[in-house]
Amino acid sequence: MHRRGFLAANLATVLAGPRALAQMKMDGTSNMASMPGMDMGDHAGHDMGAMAQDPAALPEGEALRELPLLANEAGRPGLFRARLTAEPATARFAADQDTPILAYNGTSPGPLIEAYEGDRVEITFANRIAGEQSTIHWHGMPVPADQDGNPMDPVAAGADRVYAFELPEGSAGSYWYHPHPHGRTAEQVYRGLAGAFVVKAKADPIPAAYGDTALIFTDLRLAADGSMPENTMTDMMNGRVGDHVLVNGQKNPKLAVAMGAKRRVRLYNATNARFLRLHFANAAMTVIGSDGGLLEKPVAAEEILLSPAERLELVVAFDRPGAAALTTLDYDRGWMGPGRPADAGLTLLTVDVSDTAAEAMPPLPERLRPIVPLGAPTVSRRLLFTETMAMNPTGMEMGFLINGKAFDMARVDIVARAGDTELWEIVNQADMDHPFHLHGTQFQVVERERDGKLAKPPYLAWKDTVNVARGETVRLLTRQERPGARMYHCHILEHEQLGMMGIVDVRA
Ligand SMILES: [Cu+2]
Repeated sequence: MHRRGFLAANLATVLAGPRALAQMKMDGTSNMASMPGMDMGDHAGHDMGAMAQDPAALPEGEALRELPLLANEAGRPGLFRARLTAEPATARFAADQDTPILAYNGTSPGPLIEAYEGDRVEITFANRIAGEQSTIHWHGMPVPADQDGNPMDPVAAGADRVYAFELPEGSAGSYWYHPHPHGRTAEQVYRGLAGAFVVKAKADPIPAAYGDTALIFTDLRLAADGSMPENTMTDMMNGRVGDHVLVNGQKNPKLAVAMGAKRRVRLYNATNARFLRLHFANAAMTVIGSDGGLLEKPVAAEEILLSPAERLELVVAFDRPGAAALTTLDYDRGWMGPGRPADAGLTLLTVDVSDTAAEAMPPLPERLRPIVPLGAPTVSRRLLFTETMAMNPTGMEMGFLINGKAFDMARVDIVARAGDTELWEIVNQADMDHPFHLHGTQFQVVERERDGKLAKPPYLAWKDTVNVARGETVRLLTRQERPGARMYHCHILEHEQLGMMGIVDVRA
């Protein structure tokens, strides 16, 4: 039998027993994925014992809430100054239960940050999470390495620090922010710490009449008492998938629009590990932007795949009256053991399109902005993603590795030079998809290879996260402009935490 198959089969046997619920909490300080003392006790679990039960019902159909805007406290143009406090808070997801969460400024998702190209940003971060380090990582944004919230720059519990950076011209895009502390990222994010950061263009080609709505997807699991259960063994292996995909913290909220309306929406996958293959029934989707801002021209799409941490900017046209639902389609991203979540047929958002026609909307321009291809690389690198797994007398050892190694904060894996264009080949020889994320810059995917067949991406785009499906190789061009240490990792946050991360040191 194939070695991988053997191990996976063993694991399935271990996990499938009715009383064999693997409940465990990772030691945040351990680098390697060793899990001694796997607890096989009688815990309530999401994956196995509780599989037959329905998750707690959540109210649906409430009006979509606007994300609270982070107020700019700077009294002059060109400067965005504010404060973000990470602290425990309470949310009401189920009708009659309080859920302890972590929140930025009391809300989850965190407040929406809106700044403009050319602005200077100064955000004071206050870590009020008892006993835990945290950081703020500005996901996808072109910020200096020492301002990027790397695990090497933790903010201690109770401490404050200022993150300061400039937003260069041409950097308009749909970014986000979330913690990145060593060994605690997955938990701090699923407990509620994530928010959208929209950098607006001074001259925006998208008609203002379309509005601009950020939709942040998160993934909630509630225990019977309303609390969020800790990660299980299955969560650590597959990444945590919850019971409810929420939009801006709500389950299947409602949005009312007039017939003929066009809406600009920014989709954020802020889940730890949920792959969202999305379809808009009764409405027409056009992709206008990716992680790092607008495409060259609009591209019509019947469906889209948004892997963890990816973003897409869409224009959605509502030309038929009635309900237009944003729903999920099936996507098999590889799953270890039992409990593969039912991903298809979820309704994430329902848009009520009225019979009365909207005022005529201006058309979407045919050209959005130029994207210059990065050109011929001077350096090539290969990053091999693998999973290892073994039972031993003390428990199970799992490894999520890049080039055979688990993350070590004290180790530089790659030395690169600022300004060099590099070809990175991300080879996924594992049994799960792994969304690859690189800090500090945006990259351009040039091709995908699977079973010897090459495929070009459907459009040129700036991206900071790209899904690398199991058995697939993705080649991308990247250029770091600023010196310093940058992380690259799988954005299934449990995999990142179990070692699937490295450091590229960019030198001037
Ligand atoms: Cu992964």
